[in-house]
Amino acid sequence: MPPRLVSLQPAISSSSSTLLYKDMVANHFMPENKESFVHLDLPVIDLSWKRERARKLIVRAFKEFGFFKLINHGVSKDIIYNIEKESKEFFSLPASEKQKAGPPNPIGYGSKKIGFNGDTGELEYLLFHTNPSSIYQRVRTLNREDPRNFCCAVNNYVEAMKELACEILDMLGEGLGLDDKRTFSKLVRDEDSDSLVRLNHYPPYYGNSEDRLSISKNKDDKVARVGFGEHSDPQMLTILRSNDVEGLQIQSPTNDRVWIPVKSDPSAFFVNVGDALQAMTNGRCLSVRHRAMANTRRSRLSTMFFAAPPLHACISPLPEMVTLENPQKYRSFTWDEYKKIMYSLRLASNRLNLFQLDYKEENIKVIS
Ligand SMILES: O=C(O)CCC(=O)C(=O)O
Repeated sequence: MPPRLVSLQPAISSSSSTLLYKDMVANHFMPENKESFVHLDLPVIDLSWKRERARKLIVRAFKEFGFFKLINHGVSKDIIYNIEKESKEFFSLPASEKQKAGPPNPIGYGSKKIGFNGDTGELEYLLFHTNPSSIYQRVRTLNREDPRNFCCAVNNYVEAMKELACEILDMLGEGLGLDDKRTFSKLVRDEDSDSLVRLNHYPPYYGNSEDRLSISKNKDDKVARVGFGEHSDPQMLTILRSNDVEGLQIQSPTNDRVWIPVKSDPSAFFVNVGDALQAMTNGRCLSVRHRAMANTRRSRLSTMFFAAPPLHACISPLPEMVTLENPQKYRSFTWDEYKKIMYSLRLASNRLNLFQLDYKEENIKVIS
């Protein structure tokens, strides 16, 4: 893989101009025909490598792409099989049954509507807080005869993902040379951690004449149907797995009009940096923007574990990450504060820019 430099997004806004920024994002639509695609071999990390090699390449992948594919991860096939089985069964229920686990607040079952500000997508999803009692309460609302299998599958998956996320974060801490290598993972292991798990289902799409007229086509003349729109994840780290149906795309770190399709691989996990980790590493790790397309003839199922700190945690660039060459980029905020702002904005907004210290109003980027 050739070396690449990450260009951070320009400074956009401060909290005082949230409204201005929000309105601009709300009115922004990216014309599909201005996009292009590049097929790249994205970074792969093999957990069976020597630790020193793995941690060095994790740091590099997070710096250059904010993303990598993880193989030989050691997560049991049963754990993966069970969550996918339960997910498939849940999404096959009649709509009236699924709706018992909704509407999303944001936890719970949702269909097409994403968040509270008018974003929509061609998917349905079930979002859980990872606390076992919260999982139990949600599964029980489905009024299934026996909620145990579903609860057990979700809890086991959460435990496996938490371990994996913490392992990756510890290697990152080592690779970055932090005084306390566990700084990141401690937040995720905290009993008040706000980590989430989401099951997504993108129904198959065969197209119809109305859609063919109204949906724009990309350069390859394939219908561009957005399942889950462009965004960055607000948390620290996301671990994603999907069945063998394509759909995930990440945005090029150097050109926001260029998308990189990610080849599906159900035996692997895909790991991406979220906003909180970008802030804590003072921009050394890139919170990659990504989206999921939903134009395949087969159902796509994906599962995301979002590793997050507790609500009261203070997110701030770590002292080791702040140097003369890389001065502090973000102000401190609590995870609770960040979430509140996030829920007040559209999915595609660059919320972390609101916390940049070198805010300049003229840097606000208008995308028409
Ligand atoms: O389903 C996918 O592949 C991506 C979904 C996603 O980005 C999300 O749920 O935040």
